[in-house]
Amino acid sequence: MKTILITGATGDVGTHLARELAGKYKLRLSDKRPLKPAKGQTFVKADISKMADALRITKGVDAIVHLGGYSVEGPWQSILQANIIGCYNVFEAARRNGVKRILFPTSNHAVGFYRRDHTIDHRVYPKPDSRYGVSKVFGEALGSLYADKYGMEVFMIRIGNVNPVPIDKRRLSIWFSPRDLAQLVSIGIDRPGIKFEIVYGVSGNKRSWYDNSNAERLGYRPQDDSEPHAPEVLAKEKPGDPTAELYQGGIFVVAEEVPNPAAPRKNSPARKKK
Ligand code: 15L
Repeated sequence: MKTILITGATGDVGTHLARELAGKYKLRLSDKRPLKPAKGQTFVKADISKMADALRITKGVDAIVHLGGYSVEGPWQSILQANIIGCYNVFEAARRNGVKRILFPTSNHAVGFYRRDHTIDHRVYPKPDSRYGVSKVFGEALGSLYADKYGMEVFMIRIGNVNPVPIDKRRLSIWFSPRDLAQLVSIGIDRPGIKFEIVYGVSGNKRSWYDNSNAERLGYRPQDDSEPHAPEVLAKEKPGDPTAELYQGGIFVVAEEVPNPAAPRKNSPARKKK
């Protein structure tokens, strides 16, 4: 049985994945936050923004599913530590420890600035919708480098939204059921001959914005479709931001005030002096 490391195992996607893959692989779960592993799983606490931790957790595994990181839009410092430095550490630690296969769940937000009336496939140029999206594009580029330069086997899944059921209109197009997630991840772990692949992590949704033929070519046969949930989801939907509604990334595309950590805070002495 293969030993698989899942980083970021306490997150939503990690929790669904660990449950779905139980019994199929020996799972080594890892996160900064504590977790009580289920029977047959092990847990290692680690902060992947530290290379020593990344080296420790990647030793002796057959493949890595690198979910760890900041999972939404956030301050640059947080994204930098978790998704740029942390991601580099995991790829580099894998290389140093001789782990060939790595799955990187990237995100729909790497291409979130494509319009909803546009069907995109795995070959489109990235159009990130946020600092978070940019960090995912960084991970995709890093994976490409490690595949070409070091012969690693890299499987990129641009994940939509993992949930037991789709939660709103946008998610009807990008819903990824836990069992379809497990199927696609298993392909990424077990399919021989992977060099570098990008696929979309979505179920077989009728309303999809993606041409996911690359995943199908690799054997993916989604079992779920969000459509039966559509009447209930749409009945609850309230009108949203009109710009967000144009783009696949939704609210992530909307410009926001980025806090400047160098600026004196409201009541700081530096500001009062003026
Ligand atoms: C993501 O990439 C995030 O990790 C997740 O929290 C959701 O925001 C998801 O995208 C989404 O677009 O629904």
